[in-house]
Formats: sequence, structure tokens, C-alpha cells
Amino acid sequence: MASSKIVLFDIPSKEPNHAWSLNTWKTRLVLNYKGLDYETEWLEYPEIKPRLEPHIPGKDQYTVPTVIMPDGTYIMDSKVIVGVLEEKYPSPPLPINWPHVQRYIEELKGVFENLRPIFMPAVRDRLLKDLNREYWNRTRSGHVGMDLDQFVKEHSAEEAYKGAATYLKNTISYVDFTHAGFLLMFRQFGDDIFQPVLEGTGDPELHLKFLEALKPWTERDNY
Ligand SMILES: N[C@@H](CCC(=O)N[C@@H](CS)C(=O)NCC(=O)O)C(=O)O
Repeated sequence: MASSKIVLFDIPSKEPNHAWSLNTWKTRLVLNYKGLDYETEWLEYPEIKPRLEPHIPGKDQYTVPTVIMPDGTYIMDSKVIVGVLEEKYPSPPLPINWPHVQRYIEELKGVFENLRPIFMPAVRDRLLKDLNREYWNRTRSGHVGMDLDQFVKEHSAEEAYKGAATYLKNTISYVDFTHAGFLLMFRQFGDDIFQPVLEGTGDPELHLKFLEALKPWTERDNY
């Protein structure tokens, strides 16, 4: 159904609800930066596929961010979404610089890979509502190739942070929003996780200042 507003699909957290996912933050930051009229439709993990599949049939995977444009078109995938938003709403402009974004995403893959023993249980236990537990354990055990709790037991936190640090040290438009999405997600876990990740950057103050500078677009995170 067409409406004048864009609809953003996002994943809620436990109460008080805040956006937390790196992927959805990227799109939310673009919407906020461009000052677009949008509303959020919150989907728990098990609701994503049933909600999206009738409108975007035949995909292997159903993910958020997905948006419904004012003309009723559903668009899935943050990379496609930012291109469409930039084309349809060019002001204020957001230089995307894909090679730069792609380079950063490659770094981030190494960070996330190393931090799996930290963030996988932390998303489940600290961010998501309990109704996601079975879905998260099943799908993420699939990602790591074994029972998730067993995987966590077998990997030390110290090694995980150390591994992530090697990528974070090398790090550093839309690339800023991708990095901000990452920082915002890990800040939401709490200081015991956020601080060691920040330490890994080699310059925590710099990254905190960076987040502070993006405040005009990071504040809107729950509607
Ligand atoms: N390439 C996608 C990745 C999006 C993605 O993986 N989203 C996660 C949430 S952070 C998701 O929807 N996962 C669905 C699931 O695990 O079933 C994008 O950037 O839009």
C-alpha cells in the first residue's frame, strides 16, 4: 500500500527499545541525515521472512534493513537502499565512495569474525528479546558450525579482542555511517564490551569524538 512516508524495517531491542544493528543503522543514519519522512516497522528475527517474502518473493535470504518507498516498492539490502535514496533524495548529498566503503567493510569482516565469541552471545543476551532466543541459537550455531554456547566456551574473550584489534588499528560519506553503525552496536552492549573494542582502535577518544560529531543523526533511534 502506498503511503507518503518511507517505512524502515528494523529489529527491536529489549525495552527500552533502541536501534542496535550495524546494518539497519547504516540506513537509519542516511534517512536521518537526509531528514526524510519515515516510520519504523519493528520486526523480531523470526518475523522478518514471513513479513517480507510475500512482497519480495524468491530470495534466498530475507534481511533488514528493508524499506518500503512511498510508492509501495519494497527494497531490501542496505547497499541497494542507499543508492536509491541518494538518487531520489539528492539533498543533502551523501558521497558514497563505494571503493572506500568496500575497503572498510573488508576490515570489518575481520573484526566481526574475531568478535563472534563476544557479539553472538551479547546480541542474544543483552539486546534481543527472549522470543528470539531459539531462532538466534539455531541460526548462529549454523554460522559458527557448532553449538553457539560451546563455541563461546572454546574461544577466549582476550583472543577475540586481540584479533579484532589488528583490524581496528588499520581502520580508518557513507563509510562514516558504516563505522558509526558498528560503534553504536557495540556501545549498546555495555562498557565491558564497548571499552575493549574501543581500545582495539588504538585511539578510543578519536572514535568517541567521531560518534559525538554524528550526534545529530544518531539520536533518533527508537521511532
Ligand atoms: N547485506 C545485507 C545484510 C543485512 C543483514 O544481514 N541483516 C541482518 C540483521 S543485522 C538480518 O536481517 N538477518 C536476518 C536473519 O538472521 O535471519 C545489508 O547490508 O542489508
